[in-house]
Amino acid sequence: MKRIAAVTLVFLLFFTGCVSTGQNSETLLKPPKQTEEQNEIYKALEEAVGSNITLRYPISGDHRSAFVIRDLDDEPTNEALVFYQQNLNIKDAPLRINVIDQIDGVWKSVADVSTSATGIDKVYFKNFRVDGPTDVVIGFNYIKNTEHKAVVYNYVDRMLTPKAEYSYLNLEVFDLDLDGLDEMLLINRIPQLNEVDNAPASGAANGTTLRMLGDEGEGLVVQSEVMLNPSAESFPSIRTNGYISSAKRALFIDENIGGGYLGTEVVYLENGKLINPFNKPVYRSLYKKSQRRSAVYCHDINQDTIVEIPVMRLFPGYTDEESPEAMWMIEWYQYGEEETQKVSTIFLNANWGFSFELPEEWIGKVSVKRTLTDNEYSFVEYDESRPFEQNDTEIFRMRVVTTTDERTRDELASYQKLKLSSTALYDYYVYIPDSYDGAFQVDYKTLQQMFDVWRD
Ligand SMILES: [Ca+2]
Ligand SMILES: [Ca+2]
Ligand SMILES: [Ca+2]
Repeated sequence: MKRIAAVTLVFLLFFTGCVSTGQNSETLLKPPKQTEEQNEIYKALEEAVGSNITLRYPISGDHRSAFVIRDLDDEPTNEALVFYQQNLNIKDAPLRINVIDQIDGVWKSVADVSTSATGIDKVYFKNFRVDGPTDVVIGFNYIKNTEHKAVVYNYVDRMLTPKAEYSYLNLEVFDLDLDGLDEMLLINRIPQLNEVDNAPASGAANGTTLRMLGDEGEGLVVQSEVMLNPSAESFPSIRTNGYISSAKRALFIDENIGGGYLGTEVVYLENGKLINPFNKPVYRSLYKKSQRRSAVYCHDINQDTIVEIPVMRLFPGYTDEESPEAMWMIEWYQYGEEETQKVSTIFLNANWGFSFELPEEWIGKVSVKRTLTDNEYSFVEYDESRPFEQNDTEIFRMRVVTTTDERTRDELASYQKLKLSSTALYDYYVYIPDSYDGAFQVDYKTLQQMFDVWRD
């Protein structure tokens, strides 16, 4: 029985990257099928390190599992890496990495690497050079330190060997210059803190830098470096898969800049050098406009691979930015080296998981109000000649309903349900009053086109 439980646990670790302690009984009754391979890897791990271990998961990045199965060397079958801690009764036991390889078709632990870290931030499998083995980049966490450390490993001759290490605040590994090989992008505070006493080294400049490291044949070297906004305190979201123009990949860095505000920096390459247009007037003005209180990050809103930067504006009729009642629209801008361009404007409610794209002719002329019903929004004509509370010419109304809420169904008899483009926790209904015959008339079909399920 214990064995079955362990095997079910392993499956969850392989595929979900986390184990929920609140599994419902249905999940437990119907254990998912796991492959023989996964059982064998877990058995090899137990044989090597025993079962008195805690598996650890990367907390960010694409690989969120304690087990990673991957071909790491020039021998064509897969290897597995397992992240774990031993000695459960020792708090903050060092993190260890076990390497499990196939010897004559049998999974067997071949290496065990100890670290001084207490957790894993993220893991990458990349290629910094054309010929060498896969570069395994592991970002480690340390309990007493906000700085992390990235270690680059190669797996050669059944040994996982550290090649280089770098401290960082943020780590990204991807192909920024689109030449087919990956670069390492590191954000660091300078002066870097002394690892012994966490004090800054004397005489160093203050600031935050972004460095790009690439391999030109002799291991990673710093190829370019730029300063980031000195006001940036931390970086809650960095996008690496977007472009500023059709052929120019960029980093889109959403940063906390103090006072509860977020800003967005863009960094791209020009002739192999990192460019931060922060001081170019065209970007500077967009940066200022895009400073926002709400945790809305850059997004490819129109799915053309070019990433848009959000600018938040109050709907007409609202003047107090501090008011929790204020209603905001988000304008999405593309940054271009010559000019910035607005591509769309939406009404977003991330909590309720939806957005409405606003037609350009509505901007400044249509506003939105909460109604007396929970989770209901009324779009009205905006007439600045009258007090805002008297702006009550309704164009349409929308309501968010939890999918399990049956009580309100009767109230919704005159509403129409919107179709969802993907699964959502809620149902969305719209009501179009017959009495409205003004300039902003919409039909159900148009509303359906304006509506979208919002995913971050
Ligand atoms: Ca292999
Ligand atoms: Ca590259
Ligand atoms: Ca876009």
